[in-house]
Order: sequence, then structure tokens, then C-alpha cells
Amino acid sequence: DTTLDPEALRERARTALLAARDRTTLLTSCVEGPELTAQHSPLMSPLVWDLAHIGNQEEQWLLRAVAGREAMRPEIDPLYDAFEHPRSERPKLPLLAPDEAREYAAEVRGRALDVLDSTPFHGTRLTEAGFAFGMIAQHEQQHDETMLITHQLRTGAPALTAPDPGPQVSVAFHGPSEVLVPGGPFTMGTSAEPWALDNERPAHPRLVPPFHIDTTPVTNGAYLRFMADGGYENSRWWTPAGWAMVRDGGLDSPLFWRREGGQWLRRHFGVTEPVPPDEPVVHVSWYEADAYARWAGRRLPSEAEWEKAARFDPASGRSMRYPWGDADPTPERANLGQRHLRPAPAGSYPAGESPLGVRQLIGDVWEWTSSDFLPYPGFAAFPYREYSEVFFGPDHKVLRGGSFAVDAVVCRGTFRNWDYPVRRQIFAGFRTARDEEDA
Ligand code: AVJ
Ligand code: FE
Repeated sequence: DTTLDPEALRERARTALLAARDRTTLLTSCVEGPELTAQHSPLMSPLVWDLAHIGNQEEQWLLRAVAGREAMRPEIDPLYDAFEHPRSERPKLPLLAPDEAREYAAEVRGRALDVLDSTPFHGTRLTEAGFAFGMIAQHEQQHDETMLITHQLRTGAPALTAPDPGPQVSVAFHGPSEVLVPGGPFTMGTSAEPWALDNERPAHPRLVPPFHIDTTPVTNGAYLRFMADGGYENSRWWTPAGWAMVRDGGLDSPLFWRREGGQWLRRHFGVTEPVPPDEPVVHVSWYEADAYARWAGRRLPSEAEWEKAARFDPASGRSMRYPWGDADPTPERANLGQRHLRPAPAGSYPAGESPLGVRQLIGDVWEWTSSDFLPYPGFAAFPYREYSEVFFGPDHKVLRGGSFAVDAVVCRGTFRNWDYPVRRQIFAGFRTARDEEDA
């Protein structure tokens, strides 16, 4: 939680760093060497780039910035600078080979754990409450999610497996399809969460008029009705840019779907399966989410509406850390951390519901919001402009809530993700909303 003492935070940082490395190791050891250096999609880096980039960021922030050490291999820094080389160019770079990348990341990690033991958790902004260590654990987990996207894009025999969500969390839902979130101010963002990133800060009041929001994410079954009703054939549901994407790309369904013998199938981590009607739809762009919502006579929630639905406690008027309260996520509350390779059926995770009864806000699928990625009032870039600030503006839409591919260390009620509205390979779905007066 937000009130841990320095030694508890140090333990938490160590655990988070080790958990991230276990996941990185899994994602980079379940395929052979040539698959690590191959580019499975021009949209993604080779897996071996992510691996060395993880080590390089850790070296830059924990060894150089926190501990004042010299660069271990200054000549490789430009190779792993995400701004110098777009993803499409990365396979052609003289990257470290898989064994060299593993060794480099392990060497950095050994030294970083020594730095963690010897660094006071106060005194500078970077080390206050162990921020830099938490930031680096989150960075590695974010790249683990990126690598999981690469795994989903790769073709060939399945490399990863995980059990599906079981009967404890995967329950049939018979509640209302939407809930009313009362109007009025709420506190958006955070100033208290020790490892919150710059774009989540500071806490500030937001006035949100009353609105209705879906109790669960939109399912494949509902999305299939949009498709069957000619959703992809009728420009009236689409923004001009969205309609251009549909026509230019010849789109007729979410990414990874194909029709065979009157049935919709999808490729899911190397396995072709019938599209499961009860699961939240995933691998849709913002344009598709926006078009579906318009077809349904509804709209996407704004980012502020989403956060109010996820954090506002009407009983106390307070914003909580998560929909269920202030306690950290557990496997009973949310589908996070790649424990499963798919979202749970819509309406699952009753233990994770909000006070108003909204389910699956955290985990399962990222949720597109209607909002552009913009700074909060009082935003200050920290510790580097390239984490968030350079992405602010109308080009990126905000996603909220995390997915099954997101680790709990990166997932808070305040966490903000962003991407281009055309993006479909990310684990993104959505839920819809409407103004109260439409009732
Ligand atoms: C916050 C997911 C958009 O992957 O581009 C990783 C996270 N920043 N390395 C990304 C990130 C620097 C970022 N997103
Ligand atoms: Fe990165």
C-alpha cells in the first residue's frame, strides 16, 4: 500500500525486480535462439532487443543515475535507445546476441541488487520510497507485456501455456448491464502512491457529471452482433479516420480473427479456436471500439469517467487505490500477471467489483477511453521527458485498467497507458457508457 516503511518498500522492490526477471526469462527461453533474433512483425522488436533494452534501462537508472557508476558498455546505449531506432529498424542493428544480452542483463541485475541493499530510501527524488527501483521493475514488466504481444503475433507451434481462469473467479453474471455513477467531483490521479509514474500525478479534483457505464467489458458475442449487423460495412458508425482504416486495411473483424465455414475462429498464442462468445473482445483498435459504441447507441467513457467508476467510493466520497479498496491485487480480485493467457468471461471476478458493482475494471483487457493522452494540471516530467511528456497530445488515446498481460506492480486505479487509435496488437478491449439524461 502507500504507507509502507522503507524496509518493507525495499523488500517489495526486491520481490518486484525478481518477479519481473522470472517473467523475462520465461518469455525469452521458451523459443529457440533464431526466434529471439527474428522479427515476428514489423510492429515489434526482436525479443532479444527487449531483453538487452531492459538491462540497459536498469543500468542507466539504477547503476548510473542512482549509484553514480560508469557506463559498462557505453557503445551499446544508442542501440537500445527506443527513440533513436524505430521498431522496424531494430533487427538490422548490430544487437547483442541472445547469450550476450542475457549475460549483460544478469550482470546489471547483480550490481543493481547490491545498489538496492546499500541505497537509503530517502534524500533524493529518485530514491525516495525506492522510486527508481519500482520504476525499473515496472519498466521490465511493461516490456514483458510487449514481448507477450510479440509471442501472440508469432506463428508456429505454441510456445507458452497457462491455465484458463478457473471456477473460483470465472462466474456466470446475472447483474444489470450498466450502473449509474453519481455526478460530482472526485479525486483523479495520485500524489501518495510511492511508485506512481509522472503522468499519474498529481491528485486533483475533477467534476464528472452523472453517467452510466457498462458493468462488464464488451464481449465477443456482442461484438459479433455488431459485425453481423454490417458494422464494418457502414461508414455511419465510424469517424472519417476510422473508416479510412477499415477501407485501406480491408478490415472486417478484430485482429487474429478469420471466418471459416460460417464460423469465426481466432489465432490465440499459436492455437486456432472458435471465438469464445463470453470473453471480453480483445485486439480491437480505438476506431473499432468507438464505432461499436456508436452502433450500440452509446459512447466510450472518458478517462475521468473510467477512473471515477474504478476508484470513487460513494460511501466515503474518497478515491480508492483499486475498485475493491486499498489492498493490493490478488488472484481472486483481478486477472493480472500472465497467470492466464486470456481474459476471463465477462462478469467474472466478483471479489474485484467496485462499490457500485462494476466488474473487471482491473485486469483482463485494457480498456480504450475516449480521451487523448494529456498532462494533469500540475504535471511535472520525472525522471525523464521521454517516459510520458513527449507523447502528450491528440495522437494518442488513453487505455485504462491493465490486461491479463499486466503485472500488479504496473497496475493501479491511476495507471495510464496510451497508444495510437489504429493499434490492434495490444491486449485492448473496451466498455461503453452513456450520459445520464439519455435515460
Ligand atoms: C506506457 C506502454 C506506452 O511500451 O511504449 C516502455 C512503456 N516506456 N519503455 C511503451 C515504456 C518506455 C510504454 N507504454
Ligand atoms: Fe523501454
